[in-house]
Amino acid sequence: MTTVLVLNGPNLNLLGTRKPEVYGNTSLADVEKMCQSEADKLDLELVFRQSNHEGQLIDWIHEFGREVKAGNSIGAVYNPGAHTHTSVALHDAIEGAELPVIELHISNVHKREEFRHHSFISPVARGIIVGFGVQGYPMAINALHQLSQHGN
Ligand code: CA2
Repeated sequence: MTTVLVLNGPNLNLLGTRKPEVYGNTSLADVEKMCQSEADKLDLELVFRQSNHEGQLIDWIHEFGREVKAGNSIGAVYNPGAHTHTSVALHDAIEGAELPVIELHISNVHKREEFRHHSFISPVARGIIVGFGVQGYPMAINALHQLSQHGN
């Protein structure tokens, strides 16, 4: 079965435990269930991962770049967390692996602090979903699936 990777960066394991005014009350385990039900609808196998470590995330991006090239995966929905605003290494990993990525943010980063307005990931993302809460995850899986079917 073709896979879709949903990748979560640093601190997203804390989802639903603090800052409900920004990120809501849903836990990352609940987000995984939402993603599973969207993947089921699209006949995709969900691979759902989270790490607080940049190198681990880079290794997974390389792994799924190879999976896409082998025709086994449509790519990744990626919430890079704070790495969005800091990481040239993750930018380079996505570019180098040629991994199709939908960048996803739960909150609308553009109405928050100025340091959240710049993304190192956006220039290498196929598309961006920002500010729809955790509902953005199934939306992004759907968007990536559509891109994989119709291109562009
Ligand atoms: O809105 C998003 O999805 C973010 O990617 C979340 C990141 C933040 O650094 C980005 O600017 C926007 C933070 C993820 C950490 O989430 C927490 C959840 C609950 C409690 C503390 C942190």
